[in-house]
Amino acid sequence: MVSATVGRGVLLGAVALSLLAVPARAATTEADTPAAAAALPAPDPAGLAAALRSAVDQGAPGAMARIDEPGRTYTAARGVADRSTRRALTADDRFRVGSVTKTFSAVVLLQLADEDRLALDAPVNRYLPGLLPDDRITVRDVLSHRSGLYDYTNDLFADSVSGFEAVRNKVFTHRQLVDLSLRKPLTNEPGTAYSYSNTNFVVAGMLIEKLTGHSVGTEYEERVFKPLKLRDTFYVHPSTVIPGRYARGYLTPDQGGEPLVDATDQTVSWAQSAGAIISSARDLDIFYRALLGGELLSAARLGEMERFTPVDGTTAYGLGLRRRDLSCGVSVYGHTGVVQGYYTYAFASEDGSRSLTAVANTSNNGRVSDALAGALEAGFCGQGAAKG
Ligand code: HEL
Repeated sequence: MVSATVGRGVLLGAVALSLLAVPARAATTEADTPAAAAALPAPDPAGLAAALRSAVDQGAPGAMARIDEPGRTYTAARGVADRSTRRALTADDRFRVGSVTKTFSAVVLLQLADEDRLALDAPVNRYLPGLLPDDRITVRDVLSHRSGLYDYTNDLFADSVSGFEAVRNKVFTHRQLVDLSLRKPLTNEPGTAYSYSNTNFVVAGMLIEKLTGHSVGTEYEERVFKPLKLRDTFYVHPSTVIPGRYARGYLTPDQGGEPLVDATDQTVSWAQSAGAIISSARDLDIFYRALLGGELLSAARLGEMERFTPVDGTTAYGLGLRRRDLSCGVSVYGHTGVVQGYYTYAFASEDGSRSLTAVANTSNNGRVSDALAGALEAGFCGQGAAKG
Protein backbone atom coordinates (compact mmCIF):
# COMPACT_ATOMS: atom_id res chain seq x y z
CA MET A 1 0.00 0.00 0.00
CA VAL A 2 1.33 3.42 -0.88
CA SER A 3 1.95 5.81 1.98
CA ALA A 4 1.56 9.57 1.73
CA THR A 5 4.61 11.80 1.60
CA VAL A 6 3.61 15.36 2.40
CA GLY A 7 4.30 17.91 -0.29
CA ARG A 8 7.29 16.07 -1.80
CA GLY A 9 7.72 15.21 -5.46
CA VAL A 10 9.49 12.04 -6.54
CA LEU A 11 11.28 12.20 -9.89
CA LEU A 12 10.75 9.12 -12.02
CA GLY A 13 12.85 9.38 -15.18
CA ALA A 14 11.89 12.71 -16.72
CA VAL A 15 8.38 12.50 -15.30
CA ALA A 16 7.60 14.30 -12.06
CA LEU A 17 5.41 12.09 -9.91
CA SER A 18 4.27 13.12 -6.48
CA LEU A 19 2.16 11.96 -3.59
CA LEU A 20 0.78 15.12 -2.13
CA ALA A 21 -0.58 16.35 1.14
CA VAL A 22 -4.25 15.48 1.47
CA PRO A 23 -6.68 18.35 0.97
CA ALA A 24 -8.45 19.39 4.17
CA ARG A 25 -11.80 18.00 2.98
CA ALA A 26 -10.48 14.47 2.54
CA ALA A 27 -9.87 11.93 5.26
CA THR A 28 -6.26 10.93 5.83
CA THR A 29 -6.38 7.44 7.22
CA GLU A 30 -6.57 4.07 5.54
CA ALA A 31 -9.51 3.22 7.79
CA ASP A 32 -11.57 5.87 6.03
CA THR A 33 -11.06 4.33 2.62
CA PRO A 34 -14.52 3.21 1.43
CA ALA A 35 -14.86 -0.47 0.67
CA ALA A 36 -15.24 0.16 -3.06
CA ALA A 37 -12.03 2.24 -3.21
CA ALA A 38 -10.22 -0.46 -1.33
CA ALA A 39 -11.56 -3.01 -3.81
CA LEU A 40 -10.10 -1.14 -6.77
CA PRO A 41 -6.59 -2.13 -7.81
CA ALA A 42 -4.04 0.39 -6.55
CA PRO A 43 -3.09 3.00 -9.18
CA ASP A 44 0.05 2.20 -11.15
CA PRO A 45 2.35 5.29 -11.06
CA ALA A 46 4.75 3.80 -13.60
CA GLY A 47 1.84 3.07 -15.96
CA LEU A 48 0.57 6.62 -15.48
CA ALA A 49 4.01 8.01 -16.28
CA ALA A 50 4.22 5.80 -19.37
CA ALA A 51 0.83 7.05 -20.64
CA LEU A 52 1.94 10.69 -20.28
CA ARG A 53 5.30 9.96 -21.89
CA SER A 54 3.52 8.31 -24.80
CA ALA A 55 1.17 11.31 -25.22
CA VAL A 56 4.20 13.61 -25.45
CA ASP A 57 6.00 11.21 -27.81
CA GLN A 58 2.95 11.31 -30.06
CA GLY A 59 3.09 15.10 -30.35
CA ALA A 60 1.63 16.76 -27.24
CA PRO A 61 3.82 19.59 -25.87
CA GLY A 62 2.80 18.42 -22.40
CA ALA A 63 0.61 15.92 -20.55
CA MET A 64 -0.37 15.62 -16.90
CA ALA A 65 -2.67 13.68 -14.61
CA ARG A 66 -3.99 13.72 -11.07
CA ILE A 67 -5.67 10.94 -9.10
CA ASP A 68 -7.61 11.62 -5.91
CA GLU A 69 -8.94 9.15 -3.40
CA PRO A 70 -9.45 9.35 0.35
CA GLY A 71 -6.09 9.90 1.99
CA ARG A 72 -4.06 10.06 -1.21
CA THR A 73 -3.36 12.26 -4.19
CA TYR A 74 -1.09 11.27 -7.06
CA THR A 75 0.13 13.79 -9.61
CA ALA A 76 2.31 13.36 -12.65
CA ALA A 77 3.38 15.69 -15.43
CA ARG A 78 5.67 15.71 -18.42
CA GLY A 79 6.59 18.25 -21.06
CA VAL A 80 5.79 21.95 -21.26
CA ALA A 81 2.84 24.21 -20.55
CA ASP A 82 4.15 26.88 -22.91
CA ARG A 83 6.23 26.18 -26.01
CA SER A 84 7.66 29.74 -26.04
CA THR A 85 8.88 29.98 -22.46
CA ARG A 86 9.41 26.20 -22.03
CA ARG A 87 7.76 26.40 -18.59
CA ALA A 88 7.19 22.84 -17.38
CA LEU A 89 3.56 21.69 -17.29
CA THR A 90 2.30 20.89 -13.79
CA ALA A 91 -0.78 19.04 -12.59
CA ASP A 92 -1.98 22.34 -11.07
CA ASP A 93 -2.20 24.19 -14.38
CA ARG A 94 -5.66 25.25 -15.51
CA PHE A 95 -6.98 24.30 -18.95
CA ARG A 96 -10.10 24.33 -21.15
CA VAL A 97 -12.20 21.23 -20.40
CA GLY A 98 -14.32 21.11 -23.59
CA SER A 99 -17.25 18.74 -23.30
CA VAL A 100 -16.60 17.91 -19.66
CA THR A 101 -18.77 21.05 -19.42
CA LYS A 102 -21.70 18.86 -20.47
CA THR A 103 -21.76 17.10 -17.10
CA PHE A 104 -21.95 20.47 -15.33
CA SER A 105 -24.87 21.50 -17.56
CA ALA A 106 -26.64 18.19 -16.96
CA VAL A 107 -26.17 18.55 -13.19
CA VAL A 108 -27.83 21.98 -13.22
CA LEU A 109 -30.81 20.65 -15.20
CA LEU A 110 -31.13 17.56 -13.00
CA GLN A 111 -31.08 19.77 -9.91
CA LEU A 112 -33.95 21.72 -11.48
CA ALA A 113 -35.72 18.37 -12.01
CA ASP A 114 -35.08 17.58 -8.34
CA GLU A 115 -36.74 20.90 -7.51
CA ASP A 116 -39.78 19.95 -9.67
CA ARG A 117 -39.07 22.84 -12.00
CA LEU A 118 -38.37 20.58 -14.99
CA ALA A 119 -39.80 17.25 -16.25
CA LEU A 120 -37.21 15.16 -18.08
CA ASP A 121 -39.79 13.56 -20.33
CA ALA A 122 -41.46 16.83 -21.27
CA PRO A 123 -40.88 18.22 -24.76
CA VAL A 124 -38.20 20.89 -24.94
CA ASN A 125 -40.78 23.03 -26.74
CA ARG A 126 -42.90 23.14 -23.57
CA TYR A 127 -40.23 25.33 -21.99
CA LEU A 128 -38.89 26.97 -25.16
CA PRO A 129 -41.99 27.23 -27.41
CA GLY A 130 -41.24 26.81 -31.09
CA LEU A 131 -37.47 26.36 -30.64
CA LEU A 132 -37.22 22.85 -32.08
CA PRO A 133 -38.84 21.55 -35.28
CA ASP A 134 -40.28 18.44 -33.61
CA ASP A 135 -42.44 18.51 -30.47
CA ARG A 136 -41.42 14.93 -29.69
CA ILE A 137 -37.87 15.94 -28.68
CA THR A 138 -37.76 15.71 -24.88
CA VAL A 139 -35.32 17.09 -22.35
CA ARG A 140 -34.10 13.52 -21.76
CA ASP A 141 -33.45 13.08 -25.51
CA VAL A 142 -31.30 16.20 -25.47
CA LEU A 143 -29.26 15.19 -22.40
CA SER A 144 -28.70 11.68 -23.78
CA HIS A 145 -27.82 12.75 -27.36
CA ARG A 146 -30.89 11.01 -28.72
CA SER A 147 -32.69 14.08 -30.10
CA GLY A 148 -31.42 13.77 -33.67
CA LEU A 149 -30.38 17.44 -33.68
CA TYR A 150 -27.52 17.82 -36.16
CA ASP A 151 -24.10 18.78 -34.74
CA TYR A 152 -23.31 22.15 -36.34
CA THR A 153 -19.65 21.85 -35.27
CA ASN A 154 -19.16 19.19 -37.99
CA ASP A 155 -19.47 22.03 -40.49
CA LEU A 156 -17.64 24.72 -38.49
CA PHE A 157 -14.52 22.58 -38.08
CA ALA A 158 -14.44 20.64 -41.38
CA ASP A 159 -11.03 22.26 -41.78
CA SER A 160 -9.52 22.39 -38.32
CA VAL A 161 -7.29 25.49 -38.42
CA SER A 162 -9.24 27.79 -40.74
CA GLY A 163 -12.49 26.68 -39.07
CA PHE A 164 -11.06 27.54 -35.67
CA GLU A 165 -9.62 30.90 -36.77
CA ALA A 166 -13.02 31.83 -38.23
CA VAL A 167 -14.75 31.47 -34.83
CA ARG A 168 -12.05 32.01 -32.20
CA ASN A 169 -13.09 35.61 -31.54
CA LYS A 170 -16.76 35.31 -32.46
CA VAL A 171 -19.62 35.68 -30.01
CA PHE A 172 -22.73 33.64 -30.81
CA THR A 173 -26.11 33.63 -29.14
CA HIS A 174 -27.46 30.20 -28.19
CA ARG A 175 -30.18 30.66 -30.76
CA GLN A 176 -27.69 31.35 -33.55
CA LEU A 177 -26.00 28.04 -32.76
CA VAL A 178 -29.32 26.16 -32.77
CA ASP A 179 -30.18 27.84 -36.08
CA LEU A 180 -26.90 26.56 -37.57
CA SER A 181 -27.96 23.05 -36.57
CA LEU A 182 -31.50 23.41 -37.95
CA ARG A 183 -30.18 24.09 -41.45
CA LYS A 184 -29.81 20.32 -41.61
CA PRO A 185 -32.54 17.69 -41.09
CA LEU A 186 -32.67 15.63 -37.91
CA THR A 187 -30.18 12.76 -38.04
CA ASN A 188 -32.69 10.32 -36.51
CA GLU A 189 -36.25 10.17 -35.21
CA PRO A 190 -36.32 11.71 -31.71
CA GLY A 191 -35.50 9.20 -28.99
CA THR A 192 -34.53 6.35 -31.31
CA ALA A 193 -30.74 6.50 -31.60
CA TYR A 194 -27.64 7.91 -29.92
CA SER A 195 -25.96 10.55 -32.06
CA TYR A 196 -23.53 12.87 -30.23
CA SER A 197 -24.25 16.53 -30.95
CA ASN A 198 -23.09 19.75 -29.32
CA THR A 199 -26.45 21.24 -30.29
CA ASN A 200 -28.07 19.21 -27.51
CA PHE A 201 -26.09 20.96 -24.83
CA VAL A 202 -26.64 24.39 -26.35
CA VAL A 203 -30.35 23.61 -25.92
CA ALA A 204 -29.55 22.49 -22.36
CA GLY A 205 -28.04 25.93 -21.72
CA MET A 206 -31.13 27.63 -23.12
CA LEU A 207 -33.31 25.53 -20.81
CA ILE A 208 -31.18 26.51 -17.80
CA GLU A 209 -31.46 30.19 -18.66
CA LYS A 210 -35.20 30.02 -19.37
CA LEU A 211 -36.07 28.11 -16.21
CA THR A 212 -33.88 30.08 -13.82
CA GLY A 213 -33.83 33.53 -15.40
CA HIS A 214 -30.05 33.52 -14.91
CA SER A 215 -27.07 32.96 -17.19
CA VAL A 216 -25.58 29.47 -17.30
CA GLY A 217 -22.43 30.97 -15.73
CA THR A 218 -24.39 32.14 -12.70
CA GLU A 219 -26.09 28.77 -12.30
CA TYR A 220 -22.79 26.83 -12.55
CA GLU A 221 -21.31 29.19 -9.99
CA GLU A 222 -24.14 29.05 -7.45
CA ARG A 223 -25.04 25.38 -7.78
CA VAL A 224 -21.65 23.72 -8.34
CA PHE A 225 -18.50 25.88 -8.25
CA LYS A 226 -19.23 27.58 -4.92
CA PRO A 227 -20.73 24.63 -2.99
CA LEU A 228 -17.78 22.43 -3.98
CA LYS A 229 -15.23 25.24 -3.41
CA LEU A 230 -13.83 24.81 -6.91
CA ARG A 231 -11.12 27.48 -6.86
CA ASP A 232 -9.81 26.88 -10.40
CA THR A 233 -13.12 26.58 -12.25
CA PHE A 234 -14.58 29.39 -14.34
CA TYR A 235 -17.13 30.16 -17.00
CA VAL A 236 -15.81 33.39 -18.49
CA HIS A 237 -17.67 33.40 -21.84
CA PRO A 238 -17.22 35.48 -23.97
CA SER A 239 -13.86 36.50 -22.49
CA THR A 240 -10.92 34.83 -24.23
CA VAL A 241 -8.72 34.87 -21.12
CA ILE A 242 -7.95 31.92 -18.83
CA PRO A 243 -7.46 33.34 -15.32
CA GLY A 244 -4.33 32.58 -13.30
CA ARG A 245 -1.75 29.96 -14.23
CA TYR A 246 -2.68 27.71 -17.12
CA ALA A 247 -1.35 25.42 -19.81
CA ARG A 248 -1.35 26.96 -23.27
CA GLY A 249 -3.22 24.79 -25.79
CA TYR A 250 -1.89 23.85 -29.23
CA LEU A 251 -4.11 22.74 -32.11
CA THR A 252 -2.58 20.18 -34.48
CA PRO A 253 -3.18 21.17 -38.14
CA ASP A 254 -4.83 18.62 -40.44
CA GLN A 255 -1.83 18.61 -42.81
CA GLY A 256 1.12 16.67 -41.41
CA GLY A 257 4.29 18.70 -40.95
CA GLU A 258 2.52 22.04 -40.35
CA PRO A 259 3.43 23.76 -37.05
CA LEU A 260 1.12 23.56 -34.06
CA VAL A 261 -1.25 26.54 -33.72
CA ASP A 262 -1.47 28.27 -30.32
CA ALA A 263 -5.24 28.13 -29.74
CA THR A 264 -5.24 29.17 -26.07
CA ASP A 265 -7.11 32.45 -26.41
CA GLN A 266 -10.62 32.03 -27.78
CA THR A 267 -14.20 32.83 -26.78
CA VAL A 268 -15.36 29.18 -27.04
CA SER A 269 -18.64 30.84 -27.94
CA TRP A 270 -19.22 28.12 -30.53
CA ALA A 271 -19.73 25.73 -27.58
CA GLN A 272 -20.83 27.69 -24.46
CA SER A 273 -22.86 25.30 -22.26
CA ALA A 274 -21.62 22.43 -24.45
CA GLY A 275 -17.94 23.09 -23.80
CA ALA A 276 -16.65 26.43 -22.47
CA ILE A 277 -15.69 25.73 -18.84
CA ILE A 278 -12.09 26.26 -17.61
CA SER A 279 -10.90 24.10 -14.72
CA SER A 280 -8.04 22.12 -13.18
CA ALA A 281 -7.38 18.46 -12.50
CA ARG A 282 -7.98 19.04 -8.77
CA ASP A 283 -11.37 20.62 -9.36
CA LEU A 284 -12.57 18.04 -11.89
CA ASP A 285 -11.57 15.28 -9.48
CA ILE A 286 -13.57 16.99 -6.72
CA PHE A 287 -16.53 17.50 -9.06
CA TYR A 288 -16.83 13.87 -10.23
CA ARG A 289 -16.18 12.48 -6.74
CA ALA A 290 -18.98 14.68 -5.42
CA LEU A 291 -21.34 13.82 -8.26
CA LEU A 292 -20.80 10.05 -8.10
CA GLY A 293 -20.71 10.22 -4.32
CA GLY A 294 -24.26 11.61 -4.30
CA GLU A 295 -23.49 15.14 -3.11
CA LEU A 296 -25.01 17.05 -6.04
CA LEU A 297 -28.20 15.17 -6.95
CA SER A 298 -30.84 13.04 -5.29
CA ALA A 299 -30.30 9.29 -5.62
CA ALA A 300 -33.23 9.16 -8.06
CA ARG A 301 -31.81 11.84 -10.38
CA LEU A 302 -28.30 10.38 -10.22
CA GLY A 303 -29.87 7.05 -11.16
CA GLU A 304 -31.44 8.68 -14.21
CA MET A 305 -28.12 10.24 -15.15
CA GLU A 306 -26.64 6.74 -15.02
CA ARG A 307 -29.17 5.05 -17.33
CA PHE A 308 -26.75 4.36 -20.16
CA THR A 309 -27.24 3.88 -23.90
CA PRO A 310 -24.45 1.78 -25.46
CA VAL A 311 -22.23 3.80 -27.80
CA ASP A 312 -19.72 1.15 -28.82
CA GLY A 313 -18.12 -1.94 -27.28
CA THR A 314 -16.52 -0.10 -24.38
CA THR A 315 -18.42 3.17 -23.90
CA ALA A 316 -21.96 4.21 -23.08
CA TYR A 317 -23.74 7.53 -22.52
CA GLY A 318 -26.18 8.52 -19.77
CA LEU A 319 -27.38 12.10 -19.23
CA GLY A 320 -24.31 14.29 -19.77
CA LEU A 321 -22.24 11.41 -18.41
CA ARG A 322 -20.06 8.83 -20.15
CA ARG A 323 -19.25 5.33 -18.92
CA ARG A 324 -16.02 3.67 -20.02
CA ASP A 325 -15.48 -0.04 -19.46
CA LEU A 326 -11.77 -0.60 -18.84
CA SER A 327 -9.70 -3.66 -19.74
CA CYS A 328 -9.72 -4.97 -16.15
CA GLY A 329 -13.53 -4.99 -15.91
CA VAL A 330 -13.76 -1.75 -13.90
CA SER A 331 -16.20 0.84 -15.28
CA VAL A 332 -15.55 4.55 -14.78
CA TYR A 333 -17.92 7.50 -15.10
CA GLY A 334 -17.22 11.01 -16.27
CA HIS A 335 -16.63 12.75 -19.57
CA THR A 336 -14.01 13.41 -22.20
CA GLY A 337 -13.36 16.83 -23.69
CA VAL A 338 -11.79 18.09 -26.88
CA VAL A 339 -11.44 21.80 -27.46
CA GLN A 340 -8.79 23.32 -29.71
CA GLY A 341 -5.49 22.78 -27.90
CA TYR A 342 -6.67 20.44 -25.13
CA TYR A 343 -7.66 16.80 -24.59
CA THR A 344 -9.24 15.97 -21.23
CA TYR A 345 -10.26 12.70 -19.59
CA ALA A 346 -12.10 13.17 -16.27
CA PHE A 347 -13.57 10.03 -14.69
CA ALA A 348 -14.42 8.54 -11.29
CA SER A 349 -15.14 5.09 -9.96
CA GLU A 350 -18.79 4.08 -9.52
CA ASP A 351 -19.06 5.38 -5.95
CA GLY A 352 -16.83 8.40 -6.57
CA SER A 353 -14.16 7.11 -4.21
CA ARG A 354 -11.39 7.51 -6.79
CA SER A 355 -11.23 10.13 -9.53
CA LEU A 356 -8.69 10.85 -12.22
CA THR A 357 -8.18 13.72 -14.62
CA ALA A 358 -5.66 13.51 -17.44
CA VAL A 359 -4.90 16.34 -19.85
CA ALA A 360 -2.71 16.90 -22.90
CA ASN A 361 -2.23 20.39 -24.30
CA THR A 362 -2.86 19.55 -27.91
CA SER A 363 -5.87 18.34 -29.94
CA ASN A 364 -6.73 17.02 -33.39
CA ASN A 365 -4.19 14.24 -32.90
CA GLY A 366 -5.88 10.88 -32.29
CA ARG A 367 -2.61 9.22 -31.29
CA VAL A 368 -2.23 11.65 -28.39
CA SER A 369 -5.82 11.02 -27.33
CA ASP A 370 -5.34 7.24 -27.46
CA ALA A 371 -2.11 7.48 -25.47
CA LEU A 372 -3.74 9.64 -22.82
CA ALA A 373 -6.53 7.09 -22.41
CA GLY A 374 -3.81 4.83 -20.99
CA ALA A 375 -3.88 7.05 -17.89
CA LEU A 376 -7.36 5.69 -17.08
CA GLU A 377 -6.10 2.13 -17.34
CA ALA A 378 -3.15 2.89 -15.06
CA GLY A 379 -5.31 4.85 -12.65
CA PHE A 380 -8.15 2.38 -12.21
CA CYS A 381 -6.76 -1.01 -13.32
CA GLY A 382 -3.32 -0.56 -11.78
CA GLN A 383 -0.77 -3.08 -12.87
CA GLY A 384 -3.59 -5.32 -14.08
CA ALA A 385 -4.19 -3.04 -17.08
CA ALA A 386 -4.02 -4.73 -20.45
CA LYS A 387 -0.74 -3.70 -22.08
CA GLY A 388 -1.32 -1.73 -25.30
S1 HEL B 1 -16.17 16.21 -29.91
C1 HEL B 1 -15.95 14.77 -28.86
C2 HEL B 1 -15.75 15.37 -27.47
N1 HEL B 1 -16.55 16.55 -27.42
C3 HEL B 1 -17.09 17.06 -28.68
C4 HEL B 1 -16.68 18.43 -28.23
C5 HEL B 1 -16.12 17.77 -27.03
N2 HEL B 1 -15.71 19.12 -28.96
C6 HEL B 1 -15.92 19.62 -30.16
O1 HEL B 1 -16.99 19.54 -30.72
C7 HEL B 1 -14.72 20.26 -30.80
C8 HEL B 1 -14.64 19.85 -32.20
C9 HEL B 1 -13.41 20.38 -32.89
C10 HEL B 1 -12.12 19.95 -32.25
C11 HEL B 1 -10.95 20.06 -33.17
C12 HEL B 1 -9.70 19.73 -32.36
O2 HEL B 1 -9.35 18.54 -32.28
O3 HEL B 1 -9.17 20.65 -31.75
N3 HEL B 1 -11.10 19.12 -34.26
C13 HEL B 1 -11.28 19.50 -35.52
O4 HEL B 1 -11.31 20.66 -35.87
C14 HEL B 1 -11.44 18.36 -36.51
N4 HEL B 1 -11.59 18.82 -37.85
C15 HEL B 1 -17.15 13.87 -28.98
C16 HEL B 1 -14.70 14.00 -29.27
C17 HEL B 1 -16.10 14.42 -26.33
O5 HEL B 1 -15.24 13.60 -26.04
O6 HEL B 1 -17.21 14.48 -25.79
O7 HEL B 1 -15.37 18.11 -26.23
